[in-house]
Amino acid sequence: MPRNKINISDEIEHLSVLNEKGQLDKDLEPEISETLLLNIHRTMLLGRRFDERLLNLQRQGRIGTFAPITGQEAAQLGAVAVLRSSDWMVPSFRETAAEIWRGRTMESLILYYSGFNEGGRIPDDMNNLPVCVPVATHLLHAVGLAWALGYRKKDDVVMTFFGDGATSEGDFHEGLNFAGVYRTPVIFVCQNNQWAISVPRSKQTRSQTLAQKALAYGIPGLQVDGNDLLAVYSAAKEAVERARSGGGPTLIECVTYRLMMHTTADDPKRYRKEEEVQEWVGRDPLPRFQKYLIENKKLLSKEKIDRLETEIKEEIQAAVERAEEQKSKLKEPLEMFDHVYAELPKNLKEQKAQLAGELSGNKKEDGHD
Ligand SMILES: Cc1ncc(C[n+]2csc(CCOP(=O)(O)OP(=O)(O)O)c2C)c(N)n1
Ligand SMILES: [Mg+2]
Repeated sequence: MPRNKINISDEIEHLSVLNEKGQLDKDLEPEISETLLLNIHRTMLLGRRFDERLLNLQRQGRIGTFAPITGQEAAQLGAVAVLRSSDWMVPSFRETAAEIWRGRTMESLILYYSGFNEGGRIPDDMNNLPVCVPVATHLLHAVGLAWALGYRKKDDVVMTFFGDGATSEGDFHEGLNFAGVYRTPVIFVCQNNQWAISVPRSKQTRSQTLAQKALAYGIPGLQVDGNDLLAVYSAAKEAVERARSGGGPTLIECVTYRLMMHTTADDPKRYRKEEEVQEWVGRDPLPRFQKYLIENKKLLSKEKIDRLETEIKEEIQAAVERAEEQKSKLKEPLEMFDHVYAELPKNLKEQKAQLAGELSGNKKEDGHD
């Protein structure tokens, strides 16, 4: 027959373990130690409350722009919780919870969002790459890093995070292709939060799923409920084990939702409906996971959560105070202009002068001068 079907063996699966009503599929429940479950929950709650605090600080003019993660905690933590510290985490710009899990301090994040170079410095013993704002360029860094691990005969793996919008960038396709050809140990975690600033997922691609893009590169792809901590964990575990044992890369699409604004410079009310947001509030990963820990695992109670809330509030407050104290001792963020060019181009000279003007204005307002 001249026109036969090619049998592409892989099918794209969607994995859900703890559905939005908090009902558990016992057969799919991953084995996670009690300590790990509680640590993940603590970091989820911390990530949520830290986001709220950062938003307040931004609105008070005490930090600059940042990208909130509210609603995406399970997609991040379910994945990084599988890594060991010698593995690498390659973030984009919306991974606060994952970064905290990997040891980044809250004060370093506050310094970063305040424009200080010191906030971007990764300690030498921490295998995280810095925040990457250019969409999808870090996928190539992740793949290169994973390739280098092979040269060094290490069995560490690389996990990289990016959004639905990133899948339309050439770098995404180059990264997946290279990783597939050279079987590099990379786990590509796509946080499909339905929006790329104001561009909806429906306008990003005609593909039914983002996970299926893996098929073209000959690598496994899986779609999971990204608001289901247990599903994300299971998918990540499978992918990390495969990568560590020489089986190459995996693409995981975590279907989730950005409940807050794109960044603090954006007003989502201008492009999306409140009903849509409310629908996703009903799928919130945090109360769902708490219900699991209270009812199924008997590890939490309302009282324990209240105590944790108080502890976390104090921890965040202490970090804010430490960051503000450090800021008062550091040089102006003007230093950020000093490290890329030997001779500053004209436009950056202008920006530097403008910032210097704004800073001296602020200083007078704050009465520090
Ligand atoms: C190469 C590049 N183009 C455009 C931008 C401006 N930009 C910043 S975030 C963003 C949308 C990213 O959407 P997505 O990949 O879905 O990630 P999300 O912000 O939803 O986490 C755009 C277009 C950028 N930072 N880099
Ligand atoms: Mg997005």
